[in-house]
Amino acid sequence: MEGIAKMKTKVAIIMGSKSDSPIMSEAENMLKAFGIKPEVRVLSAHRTPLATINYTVSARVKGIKVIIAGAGGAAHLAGVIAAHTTLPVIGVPMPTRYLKGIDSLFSTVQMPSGVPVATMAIGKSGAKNAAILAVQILALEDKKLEQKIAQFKRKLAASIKKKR
Ligand code: RP5
Repeated sequence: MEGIAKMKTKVAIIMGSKSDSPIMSEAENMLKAFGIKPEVRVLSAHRTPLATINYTVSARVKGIKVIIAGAGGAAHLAGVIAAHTTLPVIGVPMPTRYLKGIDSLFSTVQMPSGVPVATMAIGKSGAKNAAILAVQILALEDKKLEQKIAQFKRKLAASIKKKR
């Protein structure tokens, strides 16, 4: 069986700042739980706009299938990435000090018609769900991943039953 280290990377995780790492590592860990090692980059729509675009336009030819983008505040990262690729883009709004992530959520979710960003919840739940959604997208063409997602759902249901 192909080891996780040798697997071709199909998911990219981009974050606007290193300070987003404690949240976005949840997405990375969830992907790894499904046997997917993501490519992780810190790229900013505002601070490193050209590097962000360069990375995005080369992602598809490298074999990336889904991009997860997390940013906070005036969070344009996921939208800018979505503007430059035909790959599905999943946005994760970061919690913020003053507006508690509402700013990040609105900036990420309120995309104009024609440029979708699949926006998750604010924070760690959103980061985890971004990874699960990425796995579900990949599972459309991957029987083993489909089985892993089905097993994940069964475990989730069992854990809820235990709590009752
Ligand atoms: C955004 O600004 C980043 O995504 C981060 O959430 C926020 C704050 O960044 P730092 O000032 O901590 O680098 O671009």
